[in-house]
Amino acid sequence: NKRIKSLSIYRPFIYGTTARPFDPISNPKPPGVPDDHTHSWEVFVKGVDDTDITYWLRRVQFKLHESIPNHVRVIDAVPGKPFSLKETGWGEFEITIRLYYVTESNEKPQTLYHHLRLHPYGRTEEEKDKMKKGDGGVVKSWNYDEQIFNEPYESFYEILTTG
Ligand code: SLL
Repeated sequence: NKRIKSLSIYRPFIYGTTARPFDPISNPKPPGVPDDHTHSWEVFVKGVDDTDITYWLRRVQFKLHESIPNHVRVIDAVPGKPFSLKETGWGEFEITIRLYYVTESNEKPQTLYHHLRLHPYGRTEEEKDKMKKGDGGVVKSWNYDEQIFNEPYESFYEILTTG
């Protein structure tokens, strides 16, 4: 099993957060959620248009704010499903996202940082009003990225190209 010299192959993916304010109609607060929590939110790593990425990514670790119970969360691959974590809260903070590749890749884990956005900064009151009416005030902070594999092992190249 050799590395293929002078070859790079990349796979696109999306990571980020989607947040939604609690609202009696559009997003009611589930029982047991603390009074001071204002939003439900989700952090994820997934394929573009929800294409499968589990043939190259086997695990994602999300490190949340230390004040949150169990703040280090591990999500293992479910084929065809995004790596996703749902939470509720009141504040914004930086999430550390650690990517673990399939073992055939022989790649070390890599770290990404993402700021959880709950509020639509930089919008006019009119725009914010429109957002609330339109889709319940959802705030998406999504990033497109490309995972580059340099000089992949032959067996991994096989997986990537037939994946
Ligand atoms: C700060 N950026 O400067 C803030 C921290 C922490 C947010 C925000 C709690 C959720 C939970 C929550 O939303 N924390 O306790 O489950 O301090």
